Amino acid sequence: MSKSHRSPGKPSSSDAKSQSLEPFRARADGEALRTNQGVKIADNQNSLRAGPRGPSLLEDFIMREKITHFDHERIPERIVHARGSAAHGVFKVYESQSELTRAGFLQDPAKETPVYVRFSTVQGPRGSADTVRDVRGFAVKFYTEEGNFDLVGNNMPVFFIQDAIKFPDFVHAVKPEAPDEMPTGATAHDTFWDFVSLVPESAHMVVWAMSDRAIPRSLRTMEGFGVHTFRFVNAQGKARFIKWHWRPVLGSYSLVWDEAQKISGKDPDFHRRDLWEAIESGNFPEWELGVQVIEESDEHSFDFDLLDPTKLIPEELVPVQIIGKMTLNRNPDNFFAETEQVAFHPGHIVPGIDFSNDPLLQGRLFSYTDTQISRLGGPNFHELPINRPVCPFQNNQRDAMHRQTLNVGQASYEPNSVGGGWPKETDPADGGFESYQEKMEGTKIRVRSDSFADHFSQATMFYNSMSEPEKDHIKASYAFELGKVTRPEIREREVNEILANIDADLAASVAEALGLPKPKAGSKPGKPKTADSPALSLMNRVKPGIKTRKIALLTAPGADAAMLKQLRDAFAKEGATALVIAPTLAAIGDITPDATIAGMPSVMFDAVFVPGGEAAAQVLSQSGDARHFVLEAFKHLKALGAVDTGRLVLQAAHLPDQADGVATGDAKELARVLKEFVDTAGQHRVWSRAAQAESVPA
Ligand code: HDE
Repeated sequence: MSKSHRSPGKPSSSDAKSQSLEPFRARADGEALRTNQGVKIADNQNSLRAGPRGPSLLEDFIMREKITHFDHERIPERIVHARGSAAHGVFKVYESQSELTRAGFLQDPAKETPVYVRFSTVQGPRGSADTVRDVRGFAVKFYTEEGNFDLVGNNMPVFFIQDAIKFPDFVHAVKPEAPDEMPTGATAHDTFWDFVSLVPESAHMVVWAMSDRAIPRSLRTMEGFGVHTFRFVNAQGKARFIKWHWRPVLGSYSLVWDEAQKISGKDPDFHRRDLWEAIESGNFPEWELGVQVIEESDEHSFDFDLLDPTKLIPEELVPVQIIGKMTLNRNPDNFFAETEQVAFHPGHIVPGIDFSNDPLLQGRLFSYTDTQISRLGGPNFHELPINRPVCPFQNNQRDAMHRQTLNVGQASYEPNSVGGGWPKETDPADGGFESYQEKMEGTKIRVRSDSFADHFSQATMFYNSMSEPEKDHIKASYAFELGKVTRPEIREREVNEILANIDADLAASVAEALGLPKPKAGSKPGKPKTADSPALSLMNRVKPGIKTRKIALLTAPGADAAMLKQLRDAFAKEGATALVIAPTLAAIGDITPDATIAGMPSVMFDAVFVPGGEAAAQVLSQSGDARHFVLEAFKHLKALGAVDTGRLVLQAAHLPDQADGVATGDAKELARVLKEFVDTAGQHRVWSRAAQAESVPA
């Protein structure tokens, strides 16, 4: 191997995973261009040919090697979750969890465990847009000293189906349709709604997918869930059931639907860019890790089955205990080598963590290794730098495609004497993995437990838990999606057999939008024992402040440059990023705008402020694009602010005179306007403006 492949360059962070990747990092600085066989290349511009205008020669081993490698640069994308973005980070437990689990990484608050986290959409291909309506994957690989632990979760706590045997059916139905491969990244098509309207167990998850959770504002502010029930096992062998939760420190926020659709076109990399830029700018995204803990003796004390992945445990029944924090602090060096090649697996667990008999989880335990064998080309994917544990690992597995390890010695079997018996088993007391000794008995049978039969109560509970604006969004999403379904019988079935069992008002509203008769009462209406769970509403997930929010300072030449700077500094002090947006990039005093109105439309921002300056106000008031900028922000329920002549721009856009969440005043009132604006932006959206916003053109 050439020196460049081994050169001990500078790791960008001091964490253990960064160090462990170091031998694999290739840096080209100062190195000669060579072939893969190490030969220095003299001409990388011209292929070898018979005369300056003659045919190329097969002999050209330099071109052949280069093009052959290029021809094979792609690997199959993930069958689901193909579109993803990832980052490195660290996890620390707040205090020892030894009472609950023996897992080494959950014992010592001083210990930092490296992590790699990949977020994804489910339906679309690798190049699809980030802000489509979809479930998001939230997969975390902990590189612990006892081996890799993968927490392969989603941003919603339940799933569409109860049994793994239905997964291929579900995925075939949700993916772009077979004849024309449409639509990309969307559930708004016949086969999805055909399947879910025939499979009532999906009802709960589909309401989540129609809610604002499916259009997150950023990956950084998504909650994460392990979905299935898992187990913690402590050093004494005592087990308890647990559910995993990730809670973003900045709170959870969503886009609005019209905005999400527009961003898909204006910046399909919106979420990816946001995550990357936050980390580059030192605004490291943070999540707290929480667990709901259920004693084994309480296994049957709920009105649903803990093994049923279409159910969640309301926090009001079992509170979430916060046990640690994850911080993402380093972007990947190479998207392909890390984000594309990372292989997660819910079966990658460490001592102290164990499975439950959730039949969906059990099927996943098979699927994730199997899929890597075709996606990553064989069973040695654990040797790829991003997948390698940070602890040493030796065993008697040998050979196979793409083997990297050069195992030394004769013994590749156990027991052996020629290798001194190594590598040897470890006693559970010293950290050897031992499965939890759950008592089992039963008849071999293909049957769904009766305890999995209630499909509507938690769908009703989730709907009941939403605020009015959230309920309105859910109604609108069903109407939008079912409106795209071409077969009337599918629409009718969803409304009459699914929605009517969730909530009469929801069913009636969607029926009206689809031009269907008012549905009759459902035959199996949801009757939740817990009527609602306020913790499920995103309205209750807002955290104060505007840290990391993006604010547009909409302006033009002739602006009050001093005020512009004052505002920029004031927002920076609050931890927000304020960008100066103008019709062109021409300097305004000594300020160069960050982007043009066309280049960064209002959908890229959380809030919009128009500073003063007579000439600037003239230019903006006459610009259709500038007027559209503020109108659109108004429609998307964002905080708006305008001082002095900046107010003329809002007037020119014909915004209603009296509207919630629009802070205005003259230059002397700047401090008051600013405070009002920051408070409103901290709420993320001005929900009370929704009715007024409806009448404004999109
Ligand atoms: Fe997955 N899932 N899944 N899944 N899943 C995959 O594995 C599968 C399920 C989830 O960023 C695949 O490496 C089956 C639930 C995430 O790389 C595949 C079943 C949850 C990711 C697969 C499920 C998930 C995947 C595709 C039902 C939430 C992306 C490529 C039995 C708890 C991980 C791959 C990443 C990826 C199978 C259901 C989450 C095919 C069979 C439930 C976050 O193996």
